[in-house]
Amino acid sequence: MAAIIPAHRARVTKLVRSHGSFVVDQVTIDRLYGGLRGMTVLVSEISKVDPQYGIRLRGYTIQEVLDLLPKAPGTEYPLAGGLYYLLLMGEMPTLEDALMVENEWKARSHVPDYVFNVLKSLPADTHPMTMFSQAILSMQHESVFARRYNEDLQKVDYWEAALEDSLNLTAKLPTIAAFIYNLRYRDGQFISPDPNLDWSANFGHMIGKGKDSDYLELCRLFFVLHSDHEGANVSAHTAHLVGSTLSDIYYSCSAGINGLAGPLHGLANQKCLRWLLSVRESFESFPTRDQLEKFASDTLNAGKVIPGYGHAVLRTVDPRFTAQLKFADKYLPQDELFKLVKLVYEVVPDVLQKTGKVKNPWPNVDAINGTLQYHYGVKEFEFYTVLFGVGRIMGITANNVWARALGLPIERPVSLTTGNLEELTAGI
Ligand code: CMX
Repeated sequence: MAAIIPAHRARVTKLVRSHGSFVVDQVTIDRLYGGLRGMTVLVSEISKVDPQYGIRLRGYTIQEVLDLLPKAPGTEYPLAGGLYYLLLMGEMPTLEDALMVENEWKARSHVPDYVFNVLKSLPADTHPMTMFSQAILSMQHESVFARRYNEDLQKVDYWEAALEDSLNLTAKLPTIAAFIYNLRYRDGQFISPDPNLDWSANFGHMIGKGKDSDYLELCRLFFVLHSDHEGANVSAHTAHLVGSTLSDIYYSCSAGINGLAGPLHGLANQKCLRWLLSVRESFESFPTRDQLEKFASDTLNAGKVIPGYGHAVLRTVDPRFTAQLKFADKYLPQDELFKLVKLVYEVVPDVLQKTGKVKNPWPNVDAINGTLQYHYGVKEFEFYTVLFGVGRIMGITANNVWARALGLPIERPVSLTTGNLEELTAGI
């Protein structure tokens, strides 16, 4: 990164000098009251959601990422270490590059005992996302950035300390997530990481599924798919905002995870699985198209949304949905719930289109996420968002390192009162 950062800084400086006053977007009153929906307000070097193609990670579509990233011998899905290299460096890694990151992670994977003690001291029914956020925050004490900032860290070197923290934190995520899962749902059993397994697969191993090679493949797929979805979604933006104050990666990621815990963001996947299960329970046998169509219409008529469908930015089938559909077609084609996912995919877009108001009637990633975990016996819905978070922190930290490399300042827009806006528009 030291070799590529100076040239990128020069690019940004030139762009701002030459076109600093170029209008990228406009702030209107409806957008101020509408959650800034669809407004371009941030820069992220890592990824961009294209409404027609879905997420591109460093310019690569999901299918390209899955095809081109290096794999461990004998496996089908990519090494997360390769993905992290791609996010940080912006170029497709070789197998050697991917293994370099995997080895860095192995060397840094030890989780201090006090983290486990913090988790064990929480009430037994604490939400897994609260546990995940607390575990990350408890390690703030380890921050290289915070320590060096209090010594003599120069602005030009911020990114280096941020990278240290990022590697240290990401290295520990599979162990922390597995510890939470085991504490909540497996009587606190502890399985040490397997040094012969990659980062993603080690999560599966540590929750007792090490012998299920198909589940390990799913782990590899899942974490890559959830790593980033451009910089302005709630978890990424929250982490970016907190990081802009020069709070370190632990504070930033814990904050981002708190945003991910909301039902309108990361928690949607569990709602989708619940909806699918409610469809299944409503019929004695597998529903017909007509029955499903009526069920979906009844959901809408009851004033509810159909979870897993629609998107604020995408205007096509989410390629992260398609990638998991392909996985399921190969590994679990006979699974009843998966067959239902496919029938819903055939029926629901038409039902949504008929409402005349849904801008994107196609499935998003959550339309299938939970079904795959459920098939492999990870049936605790509350935990799914932790898995999402493990993946997402790769994107958040990569963005943080680049934000520090580019010396991005504290984020501080201004706000107005309704009275101010009324004054501004008086007489128009
Ligand atoms: N079921 C029913 N109605 C839906 C719908 C769905 N799946 N998706 C959109 N609509 C409705 C909206 O509620 C809105 O209705 P009102 O005008 O009555 O408020 C109307 O269609 C227009 O909405 P939109 O512009 O198409 O979509 P938004 O940008 O407002 O919302 C999203 C996007 C994802 C919140 C919405 O599609 C939704 O609620 N989907 C279901 C929940 C879900 O799957 N969430 C996961 C999102 C995944 C992610 O963010 O990564």
